[in-house]
This record gives sequence, structure tokens and C-alpha cells, in this order.
Amino acid sequence: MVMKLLGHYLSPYTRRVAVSLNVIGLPFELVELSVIQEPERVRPHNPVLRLPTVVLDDGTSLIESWAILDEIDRIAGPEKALVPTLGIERRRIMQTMALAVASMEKSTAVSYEMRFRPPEKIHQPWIDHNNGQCLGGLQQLDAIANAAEPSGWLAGAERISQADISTAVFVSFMREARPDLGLDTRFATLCRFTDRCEQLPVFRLAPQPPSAPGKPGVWMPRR
Ligand SMILES: N[C@@H](CCC(=O)N[C@@H](CS)C(=O)NCC(=O)O)C(=O)O
Repeated sequence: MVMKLLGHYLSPYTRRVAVSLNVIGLPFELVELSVIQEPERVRPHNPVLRLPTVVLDDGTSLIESWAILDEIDRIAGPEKALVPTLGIERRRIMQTMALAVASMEKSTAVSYEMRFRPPEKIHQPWIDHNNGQCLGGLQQLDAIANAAEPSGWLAGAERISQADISTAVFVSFMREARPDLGLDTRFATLCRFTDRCEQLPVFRLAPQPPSAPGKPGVWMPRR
């Protein structure tokens, strides 16, 4: 029995786990679930009702993508791990991932503010604050991507690492879900780097679904 990845590729956190499994070469089965529409299918495996959740072949559940990725690296061993276990490269890769995750979280804070709140309770200064934080992180990632041009990996790594996977998956998601941020214009280098990653077979095996025009509940805030 292979491990089960509960989630869907509309979720960038699920998608970064899937791409990581592809890079390492660990087989998995995607079990497509929506936490909003099917919470009772998620609850037995994750009491926090969040995706991704991984169910190992012995029935053990793993939650939170960062902790799942850590376990995948442990299973893969130090030669294949996507975050090096030792050395200064570990710090550079972890810090690049930290920028990517923090930017993604700030973008999501805005999406949730606009999607789940009644219009009269949306607070524009909070949206502006989060957008500013998100763009600050992406600006630094753009500079890091610039150093990797035209064919290298982020953080000076010699092969693809979790910094590349998380950055590219999150930027792809934000370009689609947050067109208002204008990432292609602001951060052309980062977007070029993301396009390069998205061409790789390991990314194409876990494709980000195309946006659904006219279905604001899927990507776009209901506003
Ligand atoms: N910190 C979590 C974030 C995961 C997350 O936000 N997942 C979304 C789907 S993209 C979700 O489950 N949202 C439902 C919720 O949090 O209520 C991780 O890294 O796994």
C-alpha cells in the first residue's frame, strides 16, 4: 500500500508535498478532498480539518505540510532530502522557504478576509497591511531568483531543493488566485523562475488546475 495524500492541487500546500514526492521518487495516491465541503472525511485523519494530510501505509496520519515535508525528507535519507540536514546551505534553503511560506500566508490572509467575511466587515487597512507584507517577501524572493538566473537553483543550491519547490508552487498559486497583486509585472524574474520549474516533469505530474472563469468560490474572493 502506498501513502495517501489527502488534498487537491488547488491547494498549494498539498501541491508542494506532491511535487516533493515526485522529485524524491516516492509513490503516493492522491485522495481528492475538500475540507470545506467534506470535513467529515478529513476529521478522522486531521482534527484541525486542514489539508494536506498524509496517511502512511501503517495508518499513521501526518498533518501540516512543513511537518509532512520533514518526514518525507527523513524517509528519503540525507542523499535525496530536499532540505540538507547539515551545513550553511541548510540555513539558506530554510530561509528562502521561510520567505515563500510567509508570503503565501499573507496572501491567503487577504483571500480569506475577502472570501469569508460579509462585505461590511471587510477591513481595507488589514488587507493593505497583509498585501504589503506579502509583496515584501516576494521582492526578496525576486532578488534570490535573480541570483539563480538563467538555469540555477535558489539559495545557491546545486540541485533542486525545497526552496525551489515551495517558491514556485506558491508563486504559481498567487499569480492565479491574486491577479490584483500584479506579480508578472512587479517580479518578472521570480515569475520566469517559476515558469522554468513548472516545465519540469515533476511539476507537470501534479499540475495546478486552471482557474475556473465565472466561479469566484474556487479561486477568487467573492467580492
Ligand atoms: N500551515 C498549513 C496550511 C494548510 C492550509 O491552509 N490548507 C488549506 C487548503 S490550501 C486548508 O486546509 N484550509 C482550510 C482551513 O484552514 O480552514 C500547512 O502548511 O499545511
